[in-house]
Amino acid sequence: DTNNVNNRGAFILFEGCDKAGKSTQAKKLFEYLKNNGHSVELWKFPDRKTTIGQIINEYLANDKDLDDKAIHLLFSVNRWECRKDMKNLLLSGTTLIVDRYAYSGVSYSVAKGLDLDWCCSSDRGLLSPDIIFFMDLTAEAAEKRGGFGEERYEKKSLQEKVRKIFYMLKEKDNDSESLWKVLNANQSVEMLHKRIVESSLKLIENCNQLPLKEDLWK
Ligand code: 2DT
Ligand code: MG
Repeated sequence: DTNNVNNRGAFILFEGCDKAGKSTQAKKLFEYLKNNGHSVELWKFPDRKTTIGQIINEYLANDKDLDDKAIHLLFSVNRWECRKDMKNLLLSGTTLIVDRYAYSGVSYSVAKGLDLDWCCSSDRGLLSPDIIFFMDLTAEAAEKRGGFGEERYEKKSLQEKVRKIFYMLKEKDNDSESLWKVLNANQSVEMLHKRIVESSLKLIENCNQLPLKEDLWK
């Protein structure tokens, strides 16, 4: 169809707890798509390079203390400040692979004790992903992967709570089983990659027909 100017890119999201392999898989998918002629970019949240991202980085490195609600909102602003660029990229036909997003935002904050609805509201209306690869790993398995580092949140008890809240968010999405792909992260890197490539190619082919949604949690 030559009149189809709606050749938008796909919004592919990786979510999960620390050490689940999100960054590894996001990078492998990025390389695969790039090497196969796709227009694609790899993004990561928090984006520690912006002014707000630098404050987030200090907080995560335990160099700075912030009220739980204040840091939650900063993580959220760090997504809103990128929204226009993300939207323009997708509309111009570039596929966007994103490593963490609002689902991490809500899961970590609720795990610390904040209210679920309050946490969701600051991200409400952001761009919605077309697919979520949820890299699922128990906290025990995560700990065995070389243990957690020095950053805030890298503790087994918190990670267990975070994992439960990711599953609550999946329920909340009324998942039609096309949005969330739950992957057992305890498989070989190559097995997971193969599965992820398959689903991504199918999505990229089909998302031309789907409008870009700016309705996260609406
Ligand atoms: P990385 O280890 O992936 O850099 O993440 N986090 C992340 C939040 O608490 N809220 C958010 O909105 C996002 C995107 C998860 C650093 C930590 O930041 C947490 C782990
Ligand atoms: Mg980390």
